[in-house]
Parts: sequence; C-alpha cells; structure tokens
Amino acid sequence: MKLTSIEINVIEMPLKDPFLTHLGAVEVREGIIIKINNSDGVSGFGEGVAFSTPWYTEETVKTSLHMITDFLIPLLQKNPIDHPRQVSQLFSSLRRNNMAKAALETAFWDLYSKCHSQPLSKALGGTYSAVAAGVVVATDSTTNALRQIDGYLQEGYQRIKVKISPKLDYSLLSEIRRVYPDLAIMADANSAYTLADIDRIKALDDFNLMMIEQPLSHDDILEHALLQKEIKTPICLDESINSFDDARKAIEFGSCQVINIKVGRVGGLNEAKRIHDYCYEKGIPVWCGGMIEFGISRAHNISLASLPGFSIPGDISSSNRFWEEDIITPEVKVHNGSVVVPTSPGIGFEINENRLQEVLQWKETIVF
Ligand code: OSB
Ligand code: MG
Repeated sequence: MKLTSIEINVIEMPLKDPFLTHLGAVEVREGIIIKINNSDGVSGFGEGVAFSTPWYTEETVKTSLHMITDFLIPLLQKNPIDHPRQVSQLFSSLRRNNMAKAALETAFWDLYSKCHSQPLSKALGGTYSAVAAGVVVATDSTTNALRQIDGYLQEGYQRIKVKISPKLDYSLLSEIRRVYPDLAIMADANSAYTLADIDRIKALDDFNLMMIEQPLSHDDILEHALLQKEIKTPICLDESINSFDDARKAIEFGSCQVINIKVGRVGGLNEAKRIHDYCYEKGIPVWCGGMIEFGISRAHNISLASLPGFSIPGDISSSNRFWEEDIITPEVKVHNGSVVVPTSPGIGFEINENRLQEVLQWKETIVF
C-alpha cells in the first residue's frame, strides 16, 4: 500500500440540538477527516473523533493533530505498511493517544479493503448484512426526553439510550418506563456516580434496564466490580476500556457484563476486533458506541458492528440524528430499525466533496 500523501482536514459543524450530559453540552462538533492516497490513485478515509475539549477522554482535536503530524505520520513515512494490522503494531511504540492513532489506522482499513475489492465488513470478518439501530437521548428534562423518544421510535430505532446523572435519573427512567413498558432502554452515566451513591444506583434495578453504562469513574475497574455484586442491572463499561487488556481485566474481575466498543477510544479497528473476538469467545455481548461522529466514522462503525458478537443494538444512528447534511454520500439511513451493511469495496460510502468544503476549517497535505 505505497502511500503518496496524507490529507488532514479539520471540519466543524453545529449539531441540530445540543447534546447534554452532566459533563457539559456539545453544540458544535469539530472533527478530523483523514484521506490517505496510494500510488495507484486509490484513497482511504479515516476520522479522528476527539472532541474540542478533553471532557470524554484526555485527547482533543489539537492534541490529535499534534500526534498525527509530529509523531504518527513520521512513523508511517519510515515504515511501509502491507496490512492495517501493522499500523497498530507500529503505533504501539507511542503511549495512548488512541483517537489520533485510530484516525489513521481506520483509513488504512478502508484503503486495504478497496485495494482487495472487498467490503470493509468482509475484511474485518463481518457476518451480518444489516445492523440494528439505536439512538441516544441526551437532554436535561423528562419532557424533552419523552418527546425525543417518541420521534425516534417513529423512525424505527430498536433501542434508546438515555443519559442519566444523580440530578435526573430515577424520575426520568420511571416516567419513560411508565409510557413504554416494553422498550429496550439503557442508561449511560458517563461516570456521574461514586460508590457513595450505591442506593441511588440500586434503585434503578426497578426499571429492567438492558444495562447501566459507566456509572463510576472513567479509570476504574475495581469499584465497578464491587458495584456489580450489589446490583441486578448489568454494568457496561465505556470510558474504562481503552485496550484489549483493559477489556480482559474488566471481564476477569467481573467489573462488567457488557462492553461498549468504540474504535477511536481503543486506537483503531484492529484493537476493536481483538476485543470483539475475545468477548465473543467468552460469551460477553458487545455493542458499538457512538461519538457524535460524522459519516466516515459512522461508516467504519457499521462495518465493525457486522461482526457476529455485536448482538446488542449500538449507537448506530442516521446521519440526520445530528447533522443537517453529512459529509458522506449516500448518508447513513435507518430503515425498519436497521442500517444495511454496504457491499461495495471499502467503507462503502463516498465523500460528499461539496459538503466537506463547506464545513472545512483547515487543511494540510503531507507528501511522502
Ligand atoms: O458516553 O457513549 C458516550 C457521545 C460522545 C461521547 C461519549 C458518549 C456519546 C454517546 C453516543 O452517548 C452518542 C452517539 O454518537 O450516538
Ligand atoms: Mg458512554
């Protein structure tokens, strides 16, 4: 896969509605779109999913750009790549910065599968031809949540994830459960609780939730194991799982019964697939987490979620969940509660050049 250049595009788009968690609001999304070009004129796309500020992980758009231009691309210039697996090996000599690594690594997967005239889902070992769609409700009032859920259910989403915190948890979930007795609901706390809140968390066992995601600290594995012994609701870990070894340890300790796999958080598709394969073997269900992403990352997620262990609907939503107009064509669309897995080579979506130019803030091309 002899590269001739790498294009780094920084884009910015307003969300249709603010995305609210106890950690703050996301109203405008910056993102990094990577295009790698090879000597046969074939291109692969990747997306950097770090946010503008370090509220979800320690990375930001600026730290990602620093890592990509000053460390990761120089490694790629010195080391030719035949298979995307070698990219994660190469990058493992640098600590963490997983979203920066994934922005490049995922572009190699797209390029590799295009060069082999294979859909990305096949290159990864995917088996599903469509993936179940789920959506996230992130708002600060029960009224807004109920209104949004009603709209999403009309669009066909198969499960709803609701953001919770000690400020709004029991009353919100009890109202949702009252209106929708059979709805598949999960709750995501983004580390809003500590073990001192154990009675609050225990009370949520009343609602037959599919799971509670990341109730305790972002870097904790031990206390989640203690909590899981005390509550019926399965714990799912998100922020705490940054690598294959994190996933293995969390499962061995009993810190969770489910894992949310995010490609960016774990440093790329190779690591995501390793976590999937391990969980599949151990009978631990996984699902694909979202990052309020643009179409390129959305496309990578769809192919990843076609692997057989993704047995729970993920944060797989239409482009129009967040965006007036996405940067890919066609846009991602939910039909009858699912998204069809593309069968054309690579990620199976083209870049929408006009839209990319409209939202472009900054661009650099590095020639090999
Ligand atoms: O905790 O899962 C999370 C979005 C940004 C950062 C963290 C999280 C989320 C979501 C997914 O909840 C939203 C989506 O993209 O569908
Ligand atoms: Mg989460």
